[in-house]
Amino acid sequence: MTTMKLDMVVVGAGFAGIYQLYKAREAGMSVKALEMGDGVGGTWFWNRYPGARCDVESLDYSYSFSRELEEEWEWSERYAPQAEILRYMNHVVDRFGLRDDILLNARVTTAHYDEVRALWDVATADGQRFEARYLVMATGGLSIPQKPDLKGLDDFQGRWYHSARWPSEGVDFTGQRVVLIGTGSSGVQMTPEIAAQAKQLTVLQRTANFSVPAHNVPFTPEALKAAKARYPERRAMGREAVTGQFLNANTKTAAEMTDEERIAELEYRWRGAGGGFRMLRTFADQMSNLSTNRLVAEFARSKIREAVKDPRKAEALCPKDDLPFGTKRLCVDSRYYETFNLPHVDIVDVSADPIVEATPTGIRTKSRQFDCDAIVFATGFDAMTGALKSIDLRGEGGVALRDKWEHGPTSYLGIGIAGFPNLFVIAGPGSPSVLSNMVHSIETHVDWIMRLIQTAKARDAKRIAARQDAEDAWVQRCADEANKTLYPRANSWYMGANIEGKPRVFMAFVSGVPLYRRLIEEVAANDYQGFDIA
Ligand code: NA7
Repeated sequence: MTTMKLDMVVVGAGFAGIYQLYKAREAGMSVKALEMGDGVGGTWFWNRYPGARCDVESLDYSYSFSRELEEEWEWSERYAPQAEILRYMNHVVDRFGLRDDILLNARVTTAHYDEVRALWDVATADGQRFEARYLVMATGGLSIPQKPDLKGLDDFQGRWYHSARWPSEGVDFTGQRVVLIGTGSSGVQMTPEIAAQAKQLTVLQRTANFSVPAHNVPFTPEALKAAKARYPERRAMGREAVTGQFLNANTKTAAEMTDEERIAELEYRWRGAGGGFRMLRTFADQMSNLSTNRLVAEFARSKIREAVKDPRKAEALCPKDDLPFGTKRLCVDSRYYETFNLPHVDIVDVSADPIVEATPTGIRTKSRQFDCDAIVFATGFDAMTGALKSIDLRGEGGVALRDKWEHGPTSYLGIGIAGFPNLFVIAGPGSPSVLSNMVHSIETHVDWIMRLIQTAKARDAKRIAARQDAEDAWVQRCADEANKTLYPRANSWYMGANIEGKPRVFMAFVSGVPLYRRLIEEVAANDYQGFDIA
């Protein structure tokens, strides 16, 4: 097979890959996006489980680069369901004429840097080969599902499913006994939907996490029109917000408020005027001051006890005191806790009684057997590094990224990796992306990378390389920022703690989108300090 010669290869055709492709094309580059799925959409292509929807408001979780696109697309609900987001992404691909440059079913297996020619050699599982100056990894932070390595699963006589590999034709659980494993965002979204069909639903929970009400509502035409009229203002406020979406953050610490004011603030956010992620911004110091965080955690627990009538179930669902509020990814739900009031839905704490194996008739924990017709894994992902490490990526001196990252991911600005010139990561480890409105962060990254590439082009440079000292300093900066917060206290996927044997490193830049943008803009203004461009 011949090798296709390009300016850029983009790996992935989710939100990041689509926008990178658009920008590279706009700059006149020859470019292909290689996508392992048989459709575009990334996360929104794979995660089709019942109840899947975005928990960032769709008006924010959407591209901002085209005012026309913003105007013409009609979101049906405050939080769009998966199928609608996928339609939106397909619309973007067609509207901007990108489809011809996306190759589907093209899983990248190897990418090797050729030092002499300063090019990347890229190959796919089906034997296609590409040669490109630039390689952009738009592989997503949550792309490689984690199915617990369960003994006996092959002998299970029912059917089993993973949230991130859901059958496209859907699953009908009517009349079935279902065991659901996992209570992160996917499990929390699926629970009410499966409960509505199943004869019996048993949720096996290893760690109770916090979940807050979404207050999802359909948009009326008037509400949507009014929101769109203020779109530029909304985007501008999002850019200046810690998470890249406007959450009406309280600028006061808990200590600066009276007891009545604190309660009023908590209630205001819980009840919807501020629902969803706005609970993360109830007090200015809630992610850094444990006693302030406890106010929010205790309030959330009181709401769980209010919602769940059976005290045994309520206690099981209440997160323990050693998990600060928001340090595991906060879940945003629609009637999750209320679902446990149904007599056929139960929650089982398996923290002290771990799942041991699948049996022909169900799941066995250390001390109990749960017979069922279907097992649903909502057990998450090999987050942040999984997709990048699944590719045989080799930089200068043939060094493999897997080896370089043996003790945890390192990067410069979350964008470049020392020893891997001309390779850029979008929304990767070391960036604030996973703690932010992902689409906003993706646009920030792609725009910045494109400016860097244009700078290199203007100088006729062939190689853009992050320097090791710059990477070391950035890794240290990320660790220092994380250590000022409560985030490292949780066994979260942000820490790599959900995968056995994975190094425990806080994998994101924790101090927010505006500070991050200021830092990367300073780097750009200082002639891309920390990058060698030659
Ligand atoms: P998450 O958030 O990683 O949740 C996975 C859940 O599965 C979590 O409750 C885990 O418990 C649980 N889990 C994982 N392995 C096991 C085993 N072996 N036994 C019992 N329970 C297990 O993934 P999601 O798909 O829900 O959400 C991913 C992201 O998508 C989310 O954060 C948003 O960004 C959107 P644990 O807490 O590790 O004890």
